[in-house]
Amino acid sequence: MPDSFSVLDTHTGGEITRVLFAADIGLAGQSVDQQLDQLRGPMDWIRKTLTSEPRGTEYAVGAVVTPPEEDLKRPGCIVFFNNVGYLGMCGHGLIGVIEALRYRESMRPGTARFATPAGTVQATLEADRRVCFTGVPSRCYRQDVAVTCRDGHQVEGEIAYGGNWFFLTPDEAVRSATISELMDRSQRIRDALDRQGVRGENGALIDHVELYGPLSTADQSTADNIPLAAEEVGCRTFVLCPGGHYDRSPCGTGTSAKLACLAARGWLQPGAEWIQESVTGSRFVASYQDQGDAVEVTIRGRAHVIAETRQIFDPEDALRLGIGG
Ligand code: PYC
Repeated sequence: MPDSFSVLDTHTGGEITRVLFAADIGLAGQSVDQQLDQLRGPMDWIRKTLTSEPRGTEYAVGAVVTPPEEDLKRPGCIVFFNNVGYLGMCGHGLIGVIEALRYRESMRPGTARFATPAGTVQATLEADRRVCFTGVPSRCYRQDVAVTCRDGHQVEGEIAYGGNWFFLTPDEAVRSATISELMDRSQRIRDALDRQGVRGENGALIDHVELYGPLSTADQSTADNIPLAAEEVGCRTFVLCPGGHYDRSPCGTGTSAKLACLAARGWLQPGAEWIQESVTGSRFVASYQDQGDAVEVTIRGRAHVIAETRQIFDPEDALRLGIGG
């Protein structure tokens, strides 16, 4: 175990990404699969300590990053984690990583590729510091899936993959309900999916639930009764993440899953812009290209660096691996 390593904290639309560098934890030169094996195995303490108290918080996503090299031509790699395990991909996290690389002067405006456990993704740092990325191929797996919650309430939705597995269902409550009500509603659905054995392709666990309703601008108007941004097409979402927290950002992989569903129904044309808004009001702008049996989704958003810390592991600190670690 190293005595210390440095971490850059960023947020994307309110959702934290804790960025650390593979070279600082002895993983330089390893492929994404090799790094994932190490991190899942003997190095899992890094995930635990950065996502639990007193050092971290369970609602942060972490990213172990190998920067791209040779003027961005050689792909980098990223392993994302949260308080319960490792993510295939993470959209808000990728935007946070690019901002961290810009801050460290490891990336200038341009396009780079990164290997992730879910496949290779591409991200462009734009001149105005916005980040535009194309995730892994996304697809709508099943439509009109009904599940019954413990209280007898039946919910219908779609199962889709956007780098992680999602159950997406319409719910007007995203406009006005409190966070604890939304947590409750989405957790009841997650529980119903588990109890009824509803899964993604090849038995994949559906560990994200996405509730969606109209954008916050949909029925607003100015004092003159002129609709605000009437041309905006999109939805407001609440995403329950695997570890039981909600995504403060609009959720990149959830946005990809949503566009795959819209494309499958023919409700959004290739290239048309879609706004995905989180319950914090932060937004991503997305569009897709058709790839036959999947869609390629491109998402634009922005992150900010909020802290640069040196994490110290004092051998005399009984809680250096986190409470319960
Ligand atoms: O942005 O893809 C995402 C994400 C997944 C979990 C939290 N954020």
